[in-house]
Amino acid sequence: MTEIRQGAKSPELLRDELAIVLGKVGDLKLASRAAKLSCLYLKLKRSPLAVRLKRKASLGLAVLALACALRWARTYYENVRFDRCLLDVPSFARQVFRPAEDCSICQDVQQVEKIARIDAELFEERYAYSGRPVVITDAAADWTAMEQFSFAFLKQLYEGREADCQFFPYETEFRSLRDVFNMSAGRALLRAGTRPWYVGWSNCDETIGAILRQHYRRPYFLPDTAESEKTDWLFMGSPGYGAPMHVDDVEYPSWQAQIRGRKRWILEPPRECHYVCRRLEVTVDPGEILVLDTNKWYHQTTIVSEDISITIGAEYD
Ligand SMILES: O=C(O)CCC(=O)C(=O)O
Repeated sequence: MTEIRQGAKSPELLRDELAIVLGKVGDLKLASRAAKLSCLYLKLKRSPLAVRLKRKASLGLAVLALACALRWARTYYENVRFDRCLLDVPSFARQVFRPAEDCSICQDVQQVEKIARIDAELFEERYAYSGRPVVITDAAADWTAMEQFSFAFLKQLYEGREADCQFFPYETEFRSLRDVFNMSAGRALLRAGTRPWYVGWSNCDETIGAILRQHYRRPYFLPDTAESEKTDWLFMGSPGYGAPMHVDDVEYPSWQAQIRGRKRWILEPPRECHYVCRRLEVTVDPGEILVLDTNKWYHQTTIVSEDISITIGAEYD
């Protein structure tokens, strides 16, 4: 039988205290939870209660700590999978240290061609990985997204969901997608006298992604071997607004389908190619898809239609 020293706490009291501590640990973030549990495990090893609870409780704590560490690793993996940076390198540093571009990607490009009925082989040979921007005019016109996608449709899709992904507020006061979908109905409908707005975001909610994909198809011109990334990018907003001139730091080129409204793109070659390449301009109409390597071409957009612009796109490898 275990001896209980004079003045020492009874096993029942210690067990109750342990339950309180475990409850507090439950409220902590995962990484600190794992650390706290390991400390508790080490302390317990030396306490009198350990004699009675050692096998059960301390083993349980070790298992809990391991489970927390595994959950943390999974969150880390998902962050990486959805391209969310854990360490944000300032954009000026990325620009300064980006390797010089080979100007062959733009030196004989005089304009952004608009083409239709291109087969995947020819697309691969001429455009897919050459850095040459192109608009495919017949790729999205028959998608149901053309009728379905609207502010109201997207609002209802995101209602009550934690869409904690990359969000670009541009010049708005919005801090998250939730703020966007909480704006007044008049502002969302771009009524006169309301503040214009333009935002962009990446979707990393798999359920929402699956619904979005019911309304569009993998663009028919992509090479058979190309994988279209699961992360959709959406941009939406008012006439006269858009994204300022910038270059991206993503992995692959992308396709961008104009679902509603018209958007003018201004493309500038990489800085080191300014003397050999020209600045390009193209307006993308509803149903058309722009294919662009946004890592190489600096780009700026402006909505030039009277109504709302909505685009959806993704990277492809
Ligand atoms: O569609 C837009 O307005 C901006 C798109 C953009 O900046 C991008 O895809 O990197």
